[in-house]
Amino acid sequence: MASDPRYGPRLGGARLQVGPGPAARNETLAAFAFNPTTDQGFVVGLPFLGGKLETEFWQVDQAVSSGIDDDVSWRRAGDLVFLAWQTPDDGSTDPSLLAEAGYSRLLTLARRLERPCLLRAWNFMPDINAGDGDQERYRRFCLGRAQALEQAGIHVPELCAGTAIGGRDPVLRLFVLAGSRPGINIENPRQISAYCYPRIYGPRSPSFARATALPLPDGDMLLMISGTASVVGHKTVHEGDLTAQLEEIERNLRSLLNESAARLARPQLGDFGPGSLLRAYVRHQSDWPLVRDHLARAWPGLPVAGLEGDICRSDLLVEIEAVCVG
Ligand code: 3EB
Repeated sequence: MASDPRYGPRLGGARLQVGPGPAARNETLAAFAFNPTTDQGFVVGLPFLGGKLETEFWQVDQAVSSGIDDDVSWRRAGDLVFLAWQTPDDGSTDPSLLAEAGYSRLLTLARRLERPCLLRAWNFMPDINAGDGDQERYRRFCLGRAQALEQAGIHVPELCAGTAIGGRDPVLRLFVLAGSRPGINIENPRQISAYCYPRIYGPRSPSFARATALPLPDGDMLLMISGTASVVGHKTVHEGDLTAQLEEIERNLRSLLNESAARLARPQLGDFGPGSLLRAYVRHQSDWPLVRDHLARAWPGLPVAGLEGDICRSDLLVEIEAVCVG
């Protein structure tokens, strides 16, 4: 269905478009500036390793209003809102407390702005792998996040695609895209849903869906794919082997794309086409050339941002997230 300017967007829906540059006639709902020397936008606090995607523009065809409430900065357009909250985190506070405080503010504000449905979340925190066993900072973070979501009445069907990455910047940063209507969550047949991970990975399983699809007013679907790692079932595979982890991630992404194409009856979503974007989080900076070259062979021409970051299991070397449309 083609969009017709005479009728305007359906149900106040904004046409969300994600790209490496600002598109003419669009307004910016949010921009992630990966290379802080070149552009303005939200900072994720991870060193930029390279790639064509220096700034990721999340743009809409509707007027954007913005504000700061309860320490959360928000930007709203049509049926969508983008929310950002950050707090200093020097490692002395239990991440479960910070996550719970941050998520409850974000969720309260999303509800107050009448866009309570989670569509995409990003979490960046210092020293994600510090601490042993259930004291690992990522596991504590998962606990606090799960408690805040539960408190807000958000359960498995209402979770959304996510990313959780560690860095060295002593700041916890949370970003959420929310809307007035729910997205459509897709799970990966090769992986156990993260919210069903067994107890060995921590006191509360991670609260995210493998992908969330957002129906756009013109009939297209925006597919937002979570950080995807070398995990099969619930297990890490190919510990210490970068190339094998990349091959496994490629299989996971292709499987998720096929599943999305089938579930949504959209054959174009079966592979990354024009308009797709990738972010690669790489634990060791020296691994970036191999990651970059692998992605360039697998999906030639796609804009990629390479970021140095710690994956939330210490045995994972790389994680890839994506956005595509079809
Ligand atoms: C995994 O598959 C890798 O806790 O929000 C990926 C994406 C991962 C999101 C999160 C964690 C999160 O379990 C880790």
